Amino acid sequence: MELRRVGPAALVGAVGLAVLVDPVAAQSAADTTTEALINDLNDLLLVVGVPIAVLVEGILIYTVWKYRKNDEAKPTPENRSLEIGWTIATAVILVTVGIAAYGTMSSAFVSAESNQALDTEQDPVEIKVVAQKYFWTFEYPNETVREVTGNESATSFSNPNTLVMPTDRPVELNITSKDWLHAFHAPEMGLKQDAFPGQWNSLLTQANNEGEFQLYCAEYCGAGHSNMFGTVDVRSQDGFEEWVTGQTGG
Ligand SMILES: [Cu+2]
Repeated sequence: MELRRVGPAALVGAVGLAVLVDPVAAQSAADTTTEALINDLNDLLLVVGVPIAVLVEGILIYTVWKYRKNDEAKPTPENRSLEIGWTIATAVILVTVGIAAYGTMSSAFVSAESNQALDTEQDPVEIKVVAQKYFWTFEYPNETVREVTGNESATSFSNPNTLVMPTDRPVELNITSKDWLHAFHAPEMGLKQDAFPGQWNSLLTQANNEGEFQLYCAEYCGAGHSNMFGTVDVRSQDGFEEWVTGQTGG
């Protein structure tokens, strides 16, 4: 069969396959709003990028094969419409990718900054994340807990190494360090933020699924760094409230 006919057919097939086997789309629904936003952008970039890569490489391989026995190179004739065409196509692709990336990066769920005005319907649950060699402490400054007297009141409490948070409610993590550089990293939830001494860095997210997720320190911080694990324990809203009320204030 002539290569002239096989080439385009193979290209179309390769592009179709690349879109079908998108590994991100095959994953289960995202565990947090943050992860969903990042996955959606990743999907879009793959859908735009993979066909272009296959097309360009396909044309390159086809051309090398077709002209492999040519001895003399002939000068390329000018083709203005082709040049205008690829300039516009490139511009359209770059602007599309730029707008999509800006849309994701400007979301407070992806790039939360300290004291950023949070545009959420519910007040977020505020949790302070304190890193130190070689463990995590999670402080809950605003939740209502049961006091020793049996009364319920808003008071702060803390929990070591396990970050308990509710589903379907925004959660604001304010992250700092007591000694030196650490980093909060829960990869399955799409969350990562540096922990610096004397500075608060924020993450805003909302969990979709209950479950336990691994938390790591993602900044080499000394001999115990590889053991600086924690757990993110995502519970239903009722389960979370129950857990909070069961804590004792002080
Ligand atoms: Cu660390």
